[in-house]
Amino acid sequence: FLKNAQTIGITCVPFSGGQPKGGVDDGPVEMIRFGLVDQIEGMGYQVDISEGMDKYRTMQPASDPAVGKLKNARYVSMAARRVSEQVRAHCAKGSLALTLGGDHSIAMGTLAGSTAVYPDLCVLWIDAHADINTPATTDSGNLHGCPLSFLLGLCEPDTPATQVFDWIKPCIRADSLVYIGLRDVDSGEKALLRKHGIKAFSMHDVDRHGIGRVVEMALDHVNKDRSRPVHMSFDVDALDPSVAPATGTPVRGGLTFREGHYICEAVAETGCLVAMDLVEVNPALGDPESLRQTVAVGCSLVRCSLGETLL
Ligand code: B3U
Ligand code: MN
Ligand code: MN
Repeated sequence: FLKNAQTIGITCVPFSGGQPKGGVDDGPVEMIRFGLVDQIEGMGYQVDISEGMDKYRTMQPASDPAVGKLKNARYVSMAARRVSEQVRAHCAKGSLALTLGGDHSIAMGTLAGSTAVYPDLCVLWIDAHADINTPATTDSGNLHGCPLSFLLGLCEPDTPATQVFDWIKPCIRADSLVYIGLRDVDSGEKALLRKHGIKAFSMHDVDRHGIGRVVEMALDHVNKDRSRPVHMSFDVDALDPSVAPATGTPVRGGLTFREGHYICEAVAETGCLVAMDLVEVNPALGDPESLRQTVAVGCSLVRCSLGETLL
C-alpha cells in the first residue's frame, strides 16, 4: 500500500442508533462547522466529501423491534452497511478514509470497508470502553458497545442477531487489534479479551509506562516493522471528561489532552494510517463551552493524525 495518502476522503455519519442519547448525530456537522475541511485543506491535502448530512437519519425503519437484547439492530445494520460502502470507495481510490460519527456502532461499517481494501490492516482502538460485547454478553443492548465482536467473528453463530448483520464477515484477527485507554470494561468483555489474547493498554498501563512507551508497545504488537496499513478508531471518550466533556458515556480518569494527541502524532509518524474514525462527539450534552471544547479537540485529534504537529 502507498503510505501518506494525499487525499482525505471524508464520510460524515450523523447517526445515533447505536445508543440511546440523541445529539451524537450532530457530531459531524459541528466538526465541519468548526472548519475541519478548511483546516485539512490548509495542511495541503485534497478533501473529498462523499455526501450530505441527512442520509442516515432517513434510513430508520418504521419498525425495529429488539433482536434479542439488541436495540435498533436493523437500523444500525443498514447504516453501517452504507458506511462500509463509502469507506471502501475512499480506500479503493487510495484516499485516507476519515469517518466522522456518530456513535461507535458505525465502526462496523468503517472497518468492514477498510478491510475490504486492506485485508492485512491492523486496528488501533482508542476508547474508555472495549466495545466487544456480543449479542449475548451485552447488558445494555446498545450496539455501540458491540462492534468489535461482529468484526472479529465472536458472535454466537446462527442467531437472529447474526442474521440481521449477515453482511458483516469476520475481517479482523484478534492479534491485529490493540486497545489504548480502557477503564470501563464489562466482565463478559474481559473474558473475551482473555480468551482471544487481545492486547489492551488500560489507563493503568498508561500510568505505569507513560504514553510514549504504551504507543510504541501497541504499534510493536500489531505492526512490528511499521509496514502494515493502520485503521485508528478513536472514541473521544478515551479522553478524560475534563478534556472532552460532550460525550454520551464519560468515564473519569482518562487520557490527558497531550496523551490523546501523542497517540495521533505517533500514528501520523508511521505514515501507515489509511483510515480513521472520530466518534461519540455529542454536541447536545453539556453547556456551549463543553461543546466547543469537545468539537475543537475532536478536530485537533484528526489534524494531528494527519501530521499537523510533526516538524
Ligand atoms: N460496555 C457498556 C458501556 C459502553 C460501551 N461503550 C460505551 N458505553 N460508550 C455497553 O453498553 O456495552
Ligand atoms: Mn467506543
Ligand atoms: Mn467509549
